[in-house]
Amino acid sequence: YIKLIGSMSEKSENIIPWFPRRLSDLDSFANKTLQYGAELSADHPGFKDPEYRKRRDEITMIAKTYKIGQPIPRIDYTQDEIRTWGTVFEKLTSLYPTHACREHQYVFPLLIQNCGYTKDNIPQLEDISKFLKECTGFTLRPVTGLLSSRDFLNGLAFRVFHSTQYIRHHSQPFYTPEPDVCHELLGHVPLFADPNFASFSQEIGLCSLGASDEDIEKLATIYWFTVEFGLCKEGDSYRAYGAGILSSFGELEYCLTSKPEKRIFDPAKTCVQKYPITEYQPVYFVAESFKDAQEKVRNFSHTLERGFTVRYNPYTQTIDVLDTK
Ligand code: HBI
Ligand code: FE
Repeated sequence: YIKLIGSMSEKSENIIPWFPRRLSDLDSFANKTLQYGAELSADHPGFKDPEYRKRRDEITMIAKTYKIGQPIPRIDYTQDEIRTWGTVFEKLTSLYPTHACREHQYVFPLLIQNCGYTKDNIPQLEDISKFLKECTGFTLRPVTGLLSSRDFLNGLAFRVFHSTQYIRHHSQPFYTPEPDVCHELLGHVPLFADPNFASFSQEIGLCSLGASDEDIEKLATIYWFTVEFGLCKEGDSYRAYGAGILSSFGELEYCLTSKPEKRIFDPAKTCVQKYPITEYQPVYFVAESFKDAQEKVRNFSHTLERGFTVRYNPYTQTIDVLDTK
């Protein structure tokens, strides 16, 4: 059964490293979480709150046992959790009309209509995943916390986005040291409904399959400056499309001011740019369009050292490996 995949010679099978080739291979990432999940570090706002930690355990249990193809179990969010969501939702949505990119603004009302996005309800991953699947073929997979860059990017090759299902601690609604539902659902999800953005994201994912550790680092940096902190050009002005910005009220305001530096997105330069992770970005990269960004990443991928080519087969949802580069 496994042997059905690919058409490589014995020789190349020896030099091509393991990477997920079929959708169900992603099931093997579930228990490889790096940080957080149930174990919070001492500086996490919920570290000293046993009730919060117990709740995290309950929610992450779903991600630990989830297998591809299953519906994502629904969470009955508490009043406290919904209040935190509502606080973040109201504040951020007030800025979207003037600060978010066109694609985000187009999709947002559809999420309200189809997926229960409101101030008083935390949308369910299952409803969103079904919606995205119809828009672009993207699906969500619940995850307990941070994955390695390699595993996380590999998921994108299959149009799978690993999403947390828990929410930040109620004591600091505008701060979280890790991804949570506010970040995933308000920042990331709207863009994955856009066909060009979806292709762009998958392109980064495909580059990451079987890449060297050094190249993974470069691709993770490109991911950081695009999917997380990307700006795009709209007429004469800039707009935000990165999820890290779209889920932070402060940074969303700041990024469009003249304070931070803005440079044109160029993968060869962007991939080696240093960045802080606990402050607002001093430098942003601006994409002309998602199509243009995708083409640039594809051209850039030819400069990476991988000795084979991969192609996604949407009929079987598997990766074909071509022997030649
Ligand atoms: N893991 N669950 C999860 N969510 C992310 O957004 C995420 C991740 N691992 C790595 C990562 N993001 C990026 O910082 C890049 O390293 C790809
Ligand atoms: Fe993110």
